[in-house]
Amino acid sequence: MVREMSAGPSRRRLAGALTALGGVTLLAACAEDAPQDTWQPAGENAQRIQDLQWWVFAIAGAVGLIVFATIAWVSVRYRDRGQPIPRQTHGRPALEIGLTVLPALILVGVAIPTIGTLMDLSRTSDTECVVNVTGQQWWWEVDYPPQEGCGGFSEPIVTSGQMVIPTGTKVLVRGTSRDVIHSWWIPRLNGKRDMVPGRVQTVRLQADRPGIYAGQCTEFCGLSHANMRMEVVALDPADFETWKANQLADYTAPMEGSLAAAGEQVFISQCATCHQVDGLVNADGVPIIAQPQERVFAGAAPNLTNLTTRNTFAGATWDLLTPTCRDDVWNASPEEFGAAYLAGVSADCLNEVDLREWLRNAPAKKPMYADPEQLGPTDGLNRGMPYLALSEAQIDQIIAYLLERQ
Ligand code: HEC
Ligand SMILES: [Cu+2]
Repeated sequence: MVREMSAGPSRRRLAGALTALGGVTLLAACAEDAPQDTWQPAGENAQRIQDLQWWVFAIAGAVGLIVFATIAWVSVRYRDRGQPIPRQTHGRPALEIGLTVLPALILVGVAIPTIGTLMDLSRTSDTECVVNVTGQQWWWEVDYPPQEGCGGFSEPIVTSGQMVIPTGTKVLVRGTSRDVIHSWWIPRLNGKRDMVPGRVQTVRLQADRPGIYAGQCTEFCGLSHANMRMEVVALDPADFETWKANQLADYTAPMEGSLAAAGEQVFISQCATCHQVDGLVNADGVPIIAQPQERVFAGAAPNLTNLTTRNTFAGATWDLLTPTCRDDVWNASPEEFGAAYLAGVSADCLNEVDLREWLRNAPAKKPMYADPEQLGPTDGLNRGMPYLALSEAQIDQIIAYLLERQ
């Protein structure tokens, strides 16, 4: 009688759990806008991972089904109906040896292609150019050292958040960190790699088609870990050359008396200690070199020379483009993508809402530090961008200035 009463609710609970599980699985499979989907490889390396994970998934799935079906069958078939305890045995050697050898064989079968793929993925001897990536709380710096690869770089380029690469090219990413361990991962292009202070880790990347490939930091790295994203932007080689030329173009000072010129002055007094703008000079014509190490814990801040040539900011967390303009770029066909990306951020397309919020009070938008009471000594250094108490007029001027920089 007691057993009868408890069977109902528990069976109902099981049915509920199964329905929920099924629902979640179905929803996950239906997610259309899934830019970080490992099951949609967009390059050679990710394709290798895909080829491997299908098999592992299939084998593990089959084993899982067999195990669950056996458990279900045993639980029903041998459930307690008050029958006498069955005769006790000391096991069956043949079954025991079989059930030890079989999983071992399956594991060896999975291990061989896995190790082969891992070794293949970590090979870097065939890469054609180098891009460095450096993590810090909570954004990625990307820099291109002078080199002959990828069409040649006569001068270094330093940018942040978005790594631009040529399509159909094996790119060697060399990564490290300036503070804690971060992890760099573009799921549609390759596996993840921890970026560790004091070490250089490598990832080989290749994107087959132009487009934006999104990722996010996958190693918990502090308060704003969730706001540390990154993107790889693939341009066909001709567009990549244009991008390079844009990055290396000479600095043009804003027209005297313009809003942007006022912005340049605000920038020099409020921002240039941390942020580099290449080519910027003071009243005496002396280049202004940022000294972020004097003010920021990680010793770095994003290079703002060409902010509006990229289209996300602050750890690729917010868009520099309005939603409509963003869609035009992100959803552009591979043929049209290059031109759409290279157009940069125009005044009409600028997402002023998020950028203004950022300039008004960056730590309010993106958590940068714990309760100051609990923070302990900081040697006067900030984690991330501090609150700068700018006036709305100064923000107008800075935005005009930043928009001219591309
Ligand atoms: C004390 C150093 C410091 C000062 C001063 C400072 N910033 Fe920053 N800023 C940072 C750091 C660090 C980041 C990266 C924060 C992040 O993304 O989490 C940043 C990020 C940004 C970004 C996003 C850039 C990108 O590529 O993602 C913009 C835009 C920006 N700052 C503008 C300004 C402007 C304009 C000023 C002057 C009014 C200014 N900052 C002053 C340290 C500073
Ligand atoms: Cu991180």
